[in-house]
Amino acid sequence: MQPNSHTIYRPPAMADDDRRRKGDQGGPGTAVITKTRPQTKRPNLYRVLLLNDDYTPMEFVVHVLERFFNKDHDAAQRIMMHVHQHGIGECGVFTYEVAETKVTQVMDFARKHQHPLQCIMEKK
Ligand code: TYC
Repeated sequence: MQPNSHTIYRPPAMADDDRRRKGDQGGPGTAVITKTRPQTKRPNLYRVLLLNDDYTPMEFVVHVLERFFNKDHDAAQRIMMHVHQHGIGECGVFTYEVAETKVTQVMDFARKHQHPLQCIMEKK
């Protein structure tokens, strides 16, 4: 059986000569009880954000959201318009390494097409 958070561990019985040497530590009522903890830790999460600017074409931003954030066309259009109107908007929430990769991919893609689009990440 696999140990779980309710498993009670009892020390193995001592041999008679060990018990004589150490004094009686293995008698009734002296079992050591250890409760293991479920050791699942939540990862730190990071928001990836797009910033508005006056020059990047709307269609380019929509394409970025479809290509790098797997948004369907309607969702991409909505996020792009949110950024256009509010100055900033969320593309997704990821673990650190994935968020960092998305930011790099978007920044490289924007630079390659000579658009000033900015993509950043922030801890949630
Ligand atoms: N404001 C840009 C325009 O009017 C469009 C745009 C939207 C740019 C979102 C960047 O993250 C952005 N062409």
